[in-house]
Amino acid sequence: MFSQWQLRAAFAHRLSEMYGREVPAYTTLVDVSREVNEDVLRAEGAGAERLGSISRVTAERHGAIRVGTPDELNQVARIFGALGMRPVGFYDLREAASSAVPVVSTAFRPVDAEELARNPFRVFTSMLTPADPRFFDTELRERLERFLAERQLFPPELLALADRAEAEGELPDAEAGRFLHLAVRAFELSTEPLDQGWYETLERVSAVAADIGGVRSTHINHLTPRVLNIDELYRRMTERGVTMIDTIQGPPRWDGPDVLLRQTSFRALAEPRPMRSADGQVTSGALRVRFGEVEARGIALTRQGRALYDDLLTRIDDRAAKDGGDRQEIARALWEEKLPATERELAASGRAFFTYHPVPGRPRDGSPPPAGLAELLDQGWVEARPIVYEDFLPRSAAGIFQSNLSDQGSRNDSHSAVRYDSDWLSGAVGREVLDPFSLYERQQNRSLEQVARDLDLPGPPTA
Ligand code: OOG
Ligand code: NI
Repeated sequence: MFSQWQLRAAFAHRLSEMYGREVPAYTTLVDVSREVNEDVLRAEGAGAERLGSISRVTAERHGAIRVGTPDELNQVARIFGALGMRPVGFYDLREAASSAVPVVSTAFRPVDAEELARNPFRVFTSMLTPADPRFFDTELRERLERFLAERQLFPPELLALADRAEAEGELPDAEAGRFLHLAVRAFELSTEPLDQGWYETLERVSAVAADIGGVRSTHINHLTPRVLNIDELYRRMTERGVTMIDTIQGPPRWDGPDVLLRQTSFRALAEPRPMRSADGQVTSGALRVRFGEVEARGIALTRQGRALYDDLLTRIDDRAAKDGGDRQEIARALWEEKLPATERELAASGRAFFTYHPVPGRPRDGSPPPAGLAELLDQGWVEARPIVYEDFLPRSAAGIFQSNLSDQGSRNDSHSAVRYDSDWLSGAVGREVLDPFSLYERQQNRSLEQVARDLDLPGPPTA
């Protein structure tokens, strides 16, 4: 029998093998990531594993896929549901990107701490928004929706096996093998000739729209290993002659605690794709659609901490626009000014999430524990362990999208946007899109309740 987490781990592994075969530069990225992680572990010892065991981090991947319709998104949710992955977070890339990125997104991932520890595989999943008149006029919208309605991304057999795995929580070996085979195949790059005229029509609006709606299939467009020192990884990849995008997205490098998520990537490489021209002839063209990305994960921020992060991003923009200068330098200076410099201060100011645990061996002198969290920490009754950020960042995601567009595309801002939000997306997915902050908060609260029970406190300690 394969339980859901075993299916998830096996799927991530097989997908990684497939992607490595098809996109060799990805294999280089995985190799260099492993080397960097081993070096960090050697240099820092147990401290290197503060945000995840080395076995988790080594196996850790996220992927990204893009679909065209609510129905397709709903099917994706069934496949990932079989792997114990739920939709978490709503991302509106239309607003976060300056070029034409007509999608809204969520991420499928495990949500329980034990499940994340077993295998944290997650997939950033975007859905095209043909109804947004800033990108698509009525005629193109109708043509696009008709094209999308006619294609089938996932074979019925795959969906039936997915439903069974979700309902029963597991699959027998033979069915698991079949499910994994079909699931990986659904995300391979198709060799079917694409309609060149149609693809180019969409490309004029947005390369993302063409990648999604210009073909009859979907594909995984990147797979991202996790690294413990992304600055070092960036340096080593460059040394190996791989051209990386010119920045690391997200927080800057600094001496304080790592928070949220830092990401960088190399540009999609041109890959041969058969194309059918208007006269029916098939020729060999080339498209740049699949790329490589790598990420370093830090501590999850509370709503308050996140508001600070978003505010700092705006200030970086303002300062860079006003005074010019290197964004990384500006960011680092602002970070040093505004962000708590230690985990302890992050916790005390309520800006980041931690789980709290009684320190074994207390009480030493028989005195009762204090009631407040700060005192419990200061007097060594309780220790805080950071909760790692398991989600994505809209600005960074937009940056990743954009770094792979050679053309801005077009968008007509005289039309007003169609509104999408988390509730709308829940309806489309057919299941509740969970709020990431609530998930972290629940985990933190549970640990505080456990502290109260273990130390015989009248109630969970508060900051
Ligand atoms: C998704 C880009 C976002 C990330 O890591 O922020 C992303 C895409 O290119 O489809 O994967
Ligand atoms: Ni990504």
